[in-house]
Parts: sequence; C-alpha cells; structure tokens
Amino acid sequence: MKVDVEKLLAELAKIAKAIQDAQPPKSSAEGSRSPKARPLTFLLAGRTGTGKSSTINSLLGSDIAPTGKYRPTTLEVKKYQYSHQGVAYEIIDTPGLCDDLPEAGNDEKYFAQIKAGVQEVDSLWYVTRLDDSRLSSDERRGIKLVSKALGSDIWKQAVIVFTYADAVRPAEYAEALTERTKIIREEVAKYAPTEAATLPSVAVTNRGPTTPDGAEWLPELFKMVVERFNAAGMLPFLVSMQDDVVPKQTNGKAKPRINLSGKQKGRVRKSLVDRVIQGASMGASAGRTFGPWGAVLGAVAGGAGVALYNWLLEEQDESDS
Ligand SMILES: Nc1nc2c(ncn2[C@@H]2O[C@H](COP(=O)(O)OP(=O)(O)OP(=O)(O)O)[C@@H](O)[C@H]2O)c(=O)[nH]1
Ligand SMILES: [Mg+2]
Repeated sequence: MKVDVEKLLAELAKIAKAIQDAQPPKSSAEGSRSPKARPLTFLLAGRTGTGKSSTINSLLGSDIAPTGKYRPTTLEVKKYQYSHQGVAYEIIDTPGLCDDLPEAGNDEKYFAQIKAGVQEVDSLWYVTRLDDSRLSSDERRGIKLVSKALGSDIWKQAVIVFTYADAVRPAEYAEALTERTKIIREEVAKYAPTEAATLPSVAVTNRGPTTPDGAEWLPELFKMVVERFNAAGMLPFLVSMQDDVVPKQTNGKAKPRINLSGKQKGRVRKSLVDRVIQGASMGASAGRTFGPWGAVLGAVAGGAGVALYNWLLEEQDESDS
C-alpha cells in the first residue's frame, strides 16, 4: 500500500478545521459550558490476580493501577484517572471475580455497577492467565456479565490479554496460545458470535520484556490495542503515546520504550489511515466522529502530532499488510 503523506496531512488539516468550525465559540462566558473531552477509557476484566493492573501499567508506562496480592472482599468497580501528554485517561477496573465470592446476589450488584459506571469504552481487555488450562466458572461469569452489562458490541473493542506467559514452557507456548484463545472465543461466542470469531489475543509477561518465543510483547500489545481501539478515540490515543513509540531522532535512532517492528508499525499505520483518516473524510461528519476531541485534532494539524504522522507515514515498507 502506498500512502501519500502530503495528501493525508492535508486531509487531516481539513478535518481539523471542520471540527473547529463546528465547535461553539469560546467566549469566557461560554467557556465553561463548551464540551469537555471524555477521557480515553480502558476497561479491565478478568479474575483477580491475573495481572490486569500490572499489564495496563506496563502499556502506559506508569504506575496507575495498584498491583499486588490481596484478597478482594467487596465487589466494586474502581476507576483510576490519569493524564498522559495532556490526554485524560480513565482505567476502569472491574471487580476481579474469584470463586470464593458467593455467586448468589452478587452478580446483580456487579452487573449494576458496570452498567452505571461505564459510559463509553475505547479498549476492553479480557485478562486471563496463559498457564491456566480451563475456563473457571468465575471467568464464565465475567464474560457473561460484561456482555450483558455493556452489550455484545463491546467485544469489537476487545483484546484477550494472556498474562503469565513466563509460566509456560517454550515448547508449549504456541499451542497454549492457540488453545486458550479458542476456549475464550467459544465462551464469548455465546453472547457475541460474530465478534468472537475474530477476537484477537496477545500473550504478555509482567516478568520480562519477551514471551517464550523470544518476541517483545509490549509492541505487540500496543499494536493490537490500536487495531481494536474505538475509532473515535484512536487519534488522541496515538498522539498521547507518540513519545513512547516514535524513535528519538537526535543521535541516530534511540530505541523508544515501545519499539514497534516494521510490520507492527505498518499495522498501526493501516488502522490510522483506514479507520480514522478515511473514516472521517468519507463517513459521517468529522465533528461527529471526533466529537469533543476536535481540540486534540486541531493541535495535531497544528504541530503536536506531526512527529507521529511523519514517522508513521514515512517509510512504505513491504511489510504493510
Ligand atoms: N509470573 C508472573 N506474575 C505476574 C504477571 N502479571 C502479574 N503478576 C503478579 O501477579 C500478582 C497480581 O498482579 P496484579 O497486576 O495486581 O493483578 P490484578 O489482575 O490487577 O489483580 P486484582 O486487582 O486483585 O484483580 C502480582 O504479584 C504480580 O506481580 C506475569 O505476567 N507473570
Ligand atoms: Mg488490579
């Protein structure tokens, strides 16, 4: 795929202008009433102790969600606020289910909490250990409750995150990944058959940079999250993460914290071009697509995201697919 960088940047500037024109004028009286960008929202689901908090902290490069071993005693949806490069985030930690919690009555409460506490989700993570061999009854409950509380479409934004890849022997790694993915998809298919069929998975280990196959997992997780990200939030997400993924050009190429391969970079670029840029110029009005994030987009066209765009769109390597 050949991408015309100039044309895309021009397209982006046009979209930014359309959004800015659509915004209400910012007089001081009106300023407080102008729409406020909602935070980018990650929803973490899965049983307790699987590494949900550890993994979101790894992706965002900051200790946002507390980690550790403790026994959950209450069912409670917890929210963590965070700001990265001027973009607000909200991490919603659903109560880690575990077999010890009595089922009767609690599911209702859990369901109501998710429904009340979650408006729009940009990225849903279903987190489960790679070294588990079967799906526990509380995991089935978790999948059911998330599907019922948020609707089956929520799986469009979902990624299965397998943690504890370090606990799987290298010889069994590929099979574990395939088999565990199949099992989760089968369960999700009960509520969202279409989405389940293509539900992607990624293996991580919060004990080191590589999975047993020797590959770095952080760039793979990032790529997959971008590919599944709510299209409306993808641009602010990419812009806020640019310092984490774009190599520093100062002295040669300093390795970024999230070091995408040429192929992974190609997939991120494809998501951006197909789902954001072309989506906005061809689909409904850009204002509706980007909503109150017009300001972020304006900043992108005005300079803040240029490093990201130039880098993402620069080399047209063969690995695009
Ligand atoms: N070996 C190994 N340990 C991990 C991994 N991920 C997390 N842990 C450990 O597992 C424990 C629980 O991790 P958390 O990230 O707090 O798990 P959580 O899913 O957020 O747990 P709750 O908030 O209780 O639901 C911690 O002691 C982590 O250090 C992993 O990939 N491999
Ligand atoms: Mg946690």
